[in-house]
Amino acid sequence: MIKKSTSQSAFFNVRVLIGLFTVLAGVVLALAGFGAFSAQAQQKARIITDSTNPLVPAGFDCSQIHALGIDRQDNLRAGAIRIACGEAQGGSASNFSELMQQALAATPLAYGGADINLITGADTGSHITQSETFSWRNPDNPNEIVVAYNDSRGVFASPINISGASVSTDGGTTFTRLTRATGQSPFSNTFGDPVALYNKPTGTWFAIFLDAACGGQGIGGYKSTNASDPNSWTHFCIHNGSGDDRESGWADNNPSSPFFGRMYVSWNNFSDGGSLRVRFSTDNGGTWAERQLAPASPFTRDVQITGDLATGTLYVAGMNEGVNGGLTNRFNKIYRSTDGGNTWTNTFNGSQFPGPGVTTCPNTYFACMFTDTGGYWRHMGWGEPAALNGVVHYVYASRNTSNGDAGNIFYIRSTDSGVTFSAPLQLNTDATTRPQWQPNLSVSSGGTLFAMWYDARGSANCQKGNTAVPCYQMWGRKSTDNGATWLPDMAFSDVMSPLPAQPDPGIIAEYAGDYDYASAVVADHITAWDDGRIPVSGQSQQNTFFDKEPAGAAGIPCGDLVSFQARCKHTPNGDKLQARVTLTDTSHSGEQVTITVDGNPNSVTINGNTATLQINNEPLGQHTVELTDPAGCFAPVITNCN
Ligand SMILES: [Ca+2]
Ligand SMILES: [Ca+2]
Ligand SMILES: [Ca+2]
Repeated sequence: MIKKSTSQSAFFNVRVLIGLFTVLAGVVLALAGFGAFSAQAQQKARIITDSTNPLVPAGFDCSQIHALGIDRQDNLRAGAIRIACGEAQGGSASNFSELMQQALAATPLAYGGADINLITGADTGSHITQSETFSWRNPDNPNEIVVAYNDSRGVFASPINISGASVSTDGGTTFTRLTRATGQSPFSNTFGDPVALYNKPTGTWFAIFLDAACGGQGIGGYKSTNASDPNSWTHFCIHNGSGDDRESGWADNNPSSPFFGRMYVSWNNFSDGGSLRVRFSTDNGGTWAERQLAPASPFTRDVQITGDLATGTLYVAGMNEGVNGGLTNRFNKIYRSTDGGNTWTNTFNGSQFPGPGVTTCPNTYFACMFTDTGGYWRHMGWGEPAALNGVVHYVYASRNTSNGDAGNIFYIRSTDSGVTFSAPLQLNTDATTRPQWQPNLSVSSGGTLFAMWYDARGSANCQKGNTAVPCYQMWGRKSTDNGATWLPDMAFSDVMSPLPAQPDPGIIAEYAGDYDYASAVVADHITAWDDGRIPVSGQSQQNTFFDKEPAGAAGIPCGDLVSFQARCKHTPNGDKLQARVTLTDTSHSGEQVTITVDGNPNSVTINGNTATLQINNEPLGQHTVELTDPAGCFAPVITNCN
């Protein structure tokens, strides 16, 4: 085991040597596994002898990129190897002749509250790329939230460190980016692909990344019982691997579950060509058992893993990306385990759908959402599953091949534990052909669902890095009945963001984060995203931002309500429809009720002891106004606008 260093002294040199040894050992093993010297190597031979990037092992043979599956991996190390071999370009700064830095217009809050910037501390120079998030909350202390993400701050540090996390101790009002005295995160010698889990039986946080000290490119990370202290995190391994990629994770924190306390990690193992695998621990992370869900061929991408908040049944969302990826058709796949990860069944294979995107990326295996710099914002349509009481939910993205719309967000729902799914419901209801992409989803134990995605309906075009061109905003959509019906889609982030640049030369140019993982273990849906509103050196660039959406009114009894009123108020500027719920006290402040007008539900947040809805310019005539969540407390109110 490698001990944790508390200073910048000569111990670093030892760690570099150990790291180099494990990386080389991993590559040699991987080469042996592939019969690397067979005739299949078509690429021109080039051995990396002059690596300046710690992600790229000296002695690496560039002709092996395809054989090792590096062109299908989405992690930052695979990208750096392709940069070093001349197959990809790193990021660079963009220059604009006119830096018309305009104030971005705020739009009314709809879902969520104030957006929180997770990147505290210095964010200057070129190693400033933060994106790809995983949000999780301590169920025993809801004030404690950890969001893990990729952070290029230490891409050229020794040891390398491109993993980060920000911690809140006040329920998500403020966050601090974990930073040790070294200027780096606690997650030394790791390569990103973030997962953050809380193990309830031991009160321990697990921050999980691709880890050099676990076999070269295996899965490991750091754990802590005091997440906000950057010096408290200690190293562990989950899987010693040489070609692990894109892991996901889930922890069963329901004391009523037969599998309470188990932790799960899914990933693709490219040391055998990309098989889909899961490891699980029944002893709070001490040891890990392994199962294969799908073989390397046909390739099934590990999208995300989740578990049923009530029953503990596990679901892995996978994707068949077509033989050559790019803009070809995709197939969603669901794998299920009803025995705590011991055995797995492929329960669902969806119909084909067109992958999102406008072009292939510079690495043509991947699709990109924008044409900037030869293809930007790699995205294959991956989303996130969620499950509660045998109902399984999944969101993903697909393009419309008939009208040129590069992406829309779709939702499918299973009421038989992942065997059959509903026809896709398009969650974004805009009439534009602008892109929506990279959605995430969470379900609360009370049965509310919240989906969130990147949405460019508010812009006519985007320009990578240009602060004067607002591009996208985070939008969301909520269900208060476990996915049976949905409230309107509305904005979630507070302002439109420019399309951020990716200026770090150590990270491939097309990278903008591959996923965001949301969760809802207690009263809120918590989620984070890649946001470009904060410029550095006059250029929009990637920061991770956070916001939360209250889980809803589940559990507000009629006895806590005093009255429900509705009226139409005539003004010279048009009629306003107003409705008000009054509660006995302020104990439900911050939760939400649903007020339905002529069949259209509106989610309204309780402020103090009242929840107030106002709809401007309500059409003349009779309207039916009803409190539908909680339901059955009051008769509907009929009001006339005239
Ligand atoms: Ca940044
Ligand atoms: Ca669209
Ligand atoms: Ca917001």
